[in-house]
Amino acid sequence: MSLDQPKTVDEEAIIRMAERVETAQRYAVPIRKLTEDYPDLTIADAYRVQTALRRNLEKKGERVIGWKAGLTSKPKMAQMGVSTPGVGFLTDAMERPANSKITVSDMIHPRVEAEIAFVTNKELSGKVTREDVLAATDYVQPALEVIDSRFTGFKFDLESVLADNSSSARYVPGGRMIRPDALDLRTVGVVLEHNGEIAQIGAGAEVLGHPAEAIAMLVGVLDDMGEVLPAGSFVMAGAITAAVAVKPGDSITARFYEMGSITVTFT
Ligand code: OOG
Repeated sequence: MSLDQPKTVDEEAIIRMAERVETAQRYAVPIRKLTEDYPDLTIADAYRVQTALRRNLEKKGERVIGWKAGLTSKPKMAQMGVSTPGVGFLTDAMERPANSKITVSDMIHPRVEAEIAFVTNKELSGKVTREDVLAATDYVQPALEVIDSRFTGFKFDLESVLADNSSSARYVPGGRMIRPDALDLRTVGVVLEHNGEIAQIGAGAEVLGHPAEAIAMLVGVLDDMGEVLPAGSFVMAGAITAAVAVKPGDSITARFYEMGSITVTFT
């Protein structure tokens, strides 16, 4: 994806949009899609809004610990009606431990996804390949992501969702930490259970053919934004299956082949 598109809005509008998204996140109140008020918004503009949001949260003390790729599997693209992947940032404030109770009242309409996460031990920058990503990976491990679009009805277009930090809300690392060459990540199966019933089934190959491809895509988007992926980053490759909506009282368990499982409950 190239971000050398025209900027259609000035810096003031970018800051206004970032504040709108941040307020919706903070108070769990949905807003209309940004493109309803800024119909010419480009992908490049959307990432400018995401960057402004990241800077605002950093000023308030949140620490960026990694990134996520999103909309990287066909089941997710079909569920959301968007056909291009994107990226979002993750901060320490979004992390929750495995086996914890996650509060729902501070989110609008949370949904849960099962993902494979990469932890890097070398900086990745520029245009990189799947092999470069695997060579810079210390270990891989399962993760759950809780997404929460700030847009009414969980309906958006690519520009709006990228500006909304790709719906990032909470993430839960868990399961086993495994060397990336110890498993074929394409054939890692996952069973996502919702209140003890099987809700979704998938395998790593759903994610752009191989989850490491999603990380390579992400590093390319960071490069377009003038950023690198530092060593020690926690990076999620994107949902393997469609996302599952949750409400207070629900439990979710994701079971990964050879990589262990993660359970969380919602309250
Ligand atoms: C956008 C974010 C999707 C993933 O892993 O595919 C995402 C959304 O569906 O709200 O995080």
